[in-house]
Amino acid sequence: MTDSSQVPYTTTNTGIPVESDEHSLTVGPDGPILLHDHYLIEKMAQFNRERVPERVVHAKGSGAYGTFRVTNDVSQFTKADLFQPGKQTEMLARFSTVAGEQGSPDTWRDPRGFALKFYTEHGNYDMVGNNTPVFFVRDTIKFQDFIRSQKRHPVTGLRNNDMQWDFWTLSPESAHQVAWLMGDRGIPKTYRHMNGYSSHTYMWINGGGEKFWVKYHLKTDQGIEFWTQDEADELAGKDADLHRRDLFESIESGNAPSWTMYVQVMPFEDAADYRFNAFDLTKVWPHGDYPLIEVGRMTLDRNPEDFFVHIEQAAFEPSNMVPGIGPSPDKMLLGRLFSYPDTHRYRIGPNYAQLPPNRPHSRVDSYAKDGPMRYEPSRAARPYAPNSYGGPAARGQFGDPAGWQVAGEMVREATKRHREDDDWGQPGTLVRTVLDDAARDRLVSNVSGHLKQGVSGPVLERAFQYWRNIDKTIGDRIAAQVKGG
Ligand code: HDE
Repeated sequence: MTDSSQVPYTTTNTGIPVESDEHSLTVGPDGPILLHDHYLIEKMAQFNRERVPERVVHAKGSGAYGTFRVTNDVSQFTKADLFQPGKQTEMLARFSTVAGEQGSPDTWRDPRGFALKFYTEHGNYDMVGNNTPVFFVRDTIKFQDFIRSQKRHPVTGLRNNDMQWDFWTLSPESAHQVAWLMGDRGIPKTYRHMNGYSSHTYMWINGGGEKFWVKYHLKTDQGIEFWTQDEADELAGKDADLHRRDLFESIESGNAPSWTMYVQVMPFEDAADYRFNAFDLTKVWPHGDYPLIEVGRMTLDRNPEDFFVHIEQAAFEPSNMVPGIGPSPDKMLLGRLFSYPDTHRYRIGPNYAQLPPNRPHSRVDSYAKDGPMRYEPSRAARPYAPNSYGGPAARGQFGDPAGWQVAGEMVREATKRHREDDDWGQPGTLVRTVLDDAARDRLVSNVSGHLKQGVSGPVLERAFQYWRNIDKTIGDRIAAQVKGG
């Protein structure tokens, strides 16, 4: 315990020494409180303004700082600074659940966010992924509806399994992700024991301007471990912050978790005739088609000194792509490029990029100025471009844009299907070949248990058919378990 004479004296937010943290200013010891008790007013007013809106999805999360080290030469595929041989780059990671609010249990069944921010020499690169390689929908316009079906019923304010299955069974493209979600990967043992994926296809561009399509895989060096539904249900009551505690205490005790980054690389020209639509977020690229190539290792070894400042205010955005990295025609990715900066401006203000976790480690020479909470001056000699007083000036030396040829009428149509594109094939392969018997048993039990909780007749029948479409045997087993009571 610190000797009281050693601790600093308390001040107001403006550094003025205060007389007491025990007593308000009153007329006599029992008299009325005085309005000019500036310190009391400041404490109450600050307290009433301590909350910023929680993330509309991924509200419950935890994060840590660390380092990314390149371990393999992939410069033939990308000129991106952080992926050059021998490079070491500081980074921030945040892991999260999707549907739960800030106080919800870490062990709810849900995909996990896997958001990475790399402070590169050419600005921040954010790879904002999940712990699954696919997603529920493939067009941005359905994302908002999907999320609402997973959250709380507008009348009861309760989560509602009938809403979830109503949406999923009316959106067959969700089958692959739902098969992942309802299996063992749906409840990771800790954030350290799960993989991360870009899910989307991105573009890499090398120094010669050649383009490639890539998918990222972050394989946990701790191994994959999970909780069963029963274990997770019990833990949700015992320790709602289990994953947050585990990440913080592991790093605190020097047990720094790490992940090995791999990419699948598809030659630019392959996409046109590939057996799957290479940009369909509900599909994986079988590793036999495009094997994993090691890139480097990320190690998280530094806890944030203040959770709110560094984690609650962290602003990840897939639109933060540095030279050598670009988007792809994936409709979901293109939608996200707008959504994340928009949500940050709303949630933490237009100058969010100046906050400690979001501030680049490289120089900033933009023409942004003013706006609430701005505190770093613009370095531009004049507040407009072009100017003849020292710039900054865009020189195009990094070979933007990372684009591709497009042509066609403006339409609202489904993504073009390639020869093996259907909604049931890949989830069927997952269930039949990736899962072993024990994992299939747990999947049947998880789905049956979920369907028994309030899913209505018509939706229930559609759910049985949904699973039979994935795999007839699994679908029949689920129906039998639900009907068998
Ligand atoms: Fe997100 N997502 N998302 N998402 N997402 C957000 O941005 C969005 C999607 C992911 O730890 C929001 O800062 C749209 C896929 C993570 O701070 C929001 C679409 C993947 C995080 C948003 C998607 C993700 C978010 C809410 C459909 C994996 C937490 C708060 C096109 C590849 C990042 C925020 C953190 C957060 C929009 C779908 C991952 C609303 C429009 C697919 C890890 O902007």
